[in-house]
Amino acid sequence: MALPPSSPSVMLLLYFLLFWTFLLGGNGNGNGVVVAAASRSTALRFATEFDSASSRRILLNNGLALTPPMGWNSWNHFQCNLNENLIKETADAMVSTGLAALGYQYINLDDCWAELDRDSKGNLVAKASTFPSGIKALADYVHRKGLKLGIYSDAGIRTCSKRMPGSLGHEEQDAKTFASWGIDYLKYDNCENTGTSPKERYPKMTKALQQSGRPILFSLCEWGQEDPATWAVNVGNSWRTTSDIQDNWISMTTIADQNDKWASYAKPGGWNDPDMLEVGNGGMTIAEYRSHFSIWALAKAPLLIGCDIRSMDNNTMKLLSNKEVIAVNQDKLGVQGKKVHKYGDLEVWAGLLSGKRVAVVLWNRSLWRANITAYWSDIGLSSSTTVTARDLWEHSSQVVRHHLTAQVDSHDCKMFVLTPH
Ligand SMILES: *[C@@H]1O[C@H](CO)[C@@H](O)[C@H](O)[C@H]1NC(C)=O
Ligand SMILES: *[C@@H]1O[C@H](CO)[C@@H](O)[C@H](O)[C@H]1NC(C)=O
Ligand SMILES: CC(=O)N[C@H]1CO[C@H](CO)[C@@H](O)[C@@H]1O
Repeated sequence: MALPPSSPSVMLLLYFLLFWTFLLGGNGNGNGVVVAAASRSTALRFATEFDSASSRRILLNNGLALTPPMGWNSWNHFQCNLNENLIKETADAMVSTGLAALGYQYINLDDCWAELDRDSKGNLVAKASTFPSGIKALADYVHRKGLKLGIYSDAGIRTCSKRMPGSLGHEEQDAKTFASWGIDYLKYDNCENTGTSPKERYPKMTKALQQSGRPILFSLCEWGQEDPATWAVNVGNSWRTTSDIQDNWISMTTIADQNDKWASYAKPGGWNDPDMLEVGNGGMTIAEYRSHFSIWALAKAPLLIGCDIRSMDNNTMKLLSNKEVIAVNQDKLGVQGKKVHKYGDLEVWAGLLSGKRVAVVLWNRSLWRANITAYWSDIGLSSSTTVTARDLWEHSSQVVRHHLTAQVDSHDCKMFVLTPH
C-alpha cells in the first residue's frame, strides 16, 4: 500500500473498498458481522466468566508469565538486520528511558541470529559476523542490566528466513544450549514444519525446556492455525492466535478481533498472543497507536515493544510508558478483557480486574468523532452501582452511575478503570 499519506480522499476510498470487501467476502473469522448479532449473548457469557474468575489457576508449571510478559523484540523494526551492538544498545535504552522500571524486562532476539549450519557436534552457533562475542556474553550483558534475554527458534527444519536451522529433531540439544547461555525466553516459530501437527511438535520443546535446568518462558508462534488456545495452556506460556501483525490500522484491528475470540482461555501462566506491538514504527497515527496499545493491554497480550527504542519520539514513549494502562495489563487477576458490545464501528471492550474493578475501552473504529456509551449491564456491573471512573489517558476521575459515555475521536479510544463504591 504505497499510497501517499497526504491524500485523504484516496485513503477514504481505500477504507470503503476494504470495508465492502470485508462485508461481501467475509474473512476467515467473520468477526465484524457475527459480533453485532451476538453482542447480547456475549455480554451474558462475560458475566458468567466473572463468577469463575477466582477459580483460575496456573497450568503449565514453570512459574513464569503469571502476568503477560513485557519487553522488546527485534523483528517488527529490524527484521534480519540485528547484531550484538543493537541488542546491547537496546538493553541500555530500556534502562535509561525508564521503560525497564515500568516492567519491560525481556530483550528478545528474533530470526537471523544464528549461522545456517550447526557445528560439528550439532549445536546451534551464533552468527560470527553479527554476534562475534556469542550469545552467552550477550546474556551476561543483558542480565547485568537487570534484564532478561530471549531467543528465537522454529518447530521445523529451518526458520522462516531460511537463514538458520530450526529445532525440529534437535529439541533437547537446543534447549540445553539455550539454558547454558542463560536464555530466559524462547519464541518458537512454525515455518518449514514438514506437515507434522503442532500438537506433536510444540510439546517436544516444552519437555526439553523443562529438562534444560533453567526456567525459560515458552512462547508458541503457531499463528493460530490449529486453535492453540484450546490445547497450548499446558504447552506454553503464550500462544500466537493470528498471523503476523503489519504496521497499519487494518491489520491491527483484524488481529484484535481474531484474538478476541479466544479470550476465555487466557489465564495467569498462559496468554493469547495477538503479536508484538507496532507502536512507534510510523505506519499508524497516534490515535491508532493509542487504540493498539490500549486494546493489547486490556486483552492481556504480551506487551513486546517492536520499535527502535534507542530513537523513539516523545509520543511513542508517552504511549508505551502509561503506568495506569500497563497496570491493567499486569493486573494479578489475569482476566482477558474483550469486546462486549458493538454499535456498528463503535465498540465497548471490557474486562474484570482485581478488587471488583472493571477496565473499559470505548473504541471508535469509524471515520468520524462519536459518543460511545458503556452500559453497566454490558460490563458485568449491576445497574444501581456507582463507580469512580478513572480516565487512564487523561489521568482524571469522575463519579458516574448506570452508564459511562465519552466522546471519542476517529480511530481513537478512551480507556477507563471503574472502581465501584
Ligand atoms: C521530548 O522530551 C524531552 C525530555 O522530556 C524534551 O527535552 C524534549 O524537548 C521533548 N521533545 C519534543 C519535541 O517535545
Ligand atoms: C456527544 O455528546 C455531547 C453531550 O451530549 C454533545 O455535546 C456532543 O456534540 C456529542 N458529540 C457527537 C460527536 O455526537
Ligand atoms: C480520517 C478521518 O475521518 N479523520 C477524522 C477523525 O476524526 C476527527 C475528529 O474526531 C476528524 O477531525 C478527522 O477528520
